[in-house]
Amino acid sequence: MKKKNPNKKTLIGKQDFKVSDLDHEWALFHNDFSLCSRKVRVCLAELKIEYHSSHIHLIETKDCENLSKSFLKINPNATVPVLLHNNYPIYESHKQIEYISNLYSGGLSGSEVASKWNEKGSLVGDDPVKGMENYAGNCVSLLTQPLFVAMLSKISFFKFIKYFIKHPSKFRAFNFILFKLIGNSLFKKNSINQRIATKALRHLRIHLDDLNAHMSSKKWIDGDQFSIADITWMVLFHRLNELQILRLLLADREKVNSYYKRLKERDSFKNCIINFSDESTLLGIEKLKSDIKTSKNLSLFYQLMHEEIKPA
Ligand SMILES: N[C@@H](CCC(=O)N[C@@H](CS)C(=O)NCC(=O)O)C(=O)O
Repeated sequence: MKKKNPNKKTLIGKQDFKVSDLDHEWALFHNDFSLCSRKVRVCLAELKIEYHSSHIHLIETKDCENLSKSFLKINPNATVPVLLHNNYPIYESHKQIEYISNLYSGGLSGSEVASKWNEKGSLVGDDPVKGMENYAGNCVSLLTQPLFVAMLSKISFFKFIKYFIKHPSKFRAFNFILFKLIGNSLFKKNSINQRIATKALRHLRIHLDDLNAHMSSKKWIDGDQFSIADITWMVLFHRLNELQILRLLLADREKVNSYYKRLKERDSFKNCIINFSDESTLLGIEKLKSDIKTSKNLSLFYQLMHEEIKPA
């Protein structure tokens, strides 16, 4: 409100302008299904920080509340999560959890190791294809496409018109319209989407091998102390589980597998992810499971992914 925000593409980290006049120290604009939102919710819960919560529906969960005038004032890029500290926005989830953990340094480790693995697990940049080799979050985001198709199948076409007209990223909006119009045929053998997913999976396997080696004798990524990096990887594992490929991915990675079991035991995992899921997310996952069995294109796609995960 006060200073005009500069270039929306450069909105990363804490800004020097206010976007609201809420009467709360912390406020979070988030969505139950969004991987990045889950991360920030878990971080706030781990540190027992109270916050004003604003759930924003996205087109895949029900409606595009992120395109409302009031939300575009909070984030002109129309994405969640946005964290406000005394009404100053902090953009990008890996920066948000870094910011929180720096303020509450006693609670979560913010060491260089934690910071490196936090970044490695993040979703960075506008086009996830560009950062697959550096960021596991980008790989996971590309693998999420069949789940988007399942969730979007229930959304009315009319909502997509508004979505395309109002969305600041036409690239993003166009992709979602393709998910709606073309559905699982997008994943035909040798289609661009199938080839990109295979590439994402190849990079993800390397990231997981690195993590498996790193975890050889550690409880958490930074040793004995739980850190922001663990939060980032917790949400990635959960998304891979929703995508029905986690078990296979962890089968040969014993250290990561037992690490994942420890992550699932945390209250923050149960309260901010499992018990926080909206019906639309749960229905989407059930639809994906059934599509894997009934759609010829998707079952072949999953077969190819399984072959990629477990090379002969
Ligand atoms: N790199 C950003 C990603 C933000 C993002 O892409 N959020 C998605 C949900 S995970 C979103 O808001 N999508 C809404 C839309 O594009 O319409 C972060 O880490 O916060």
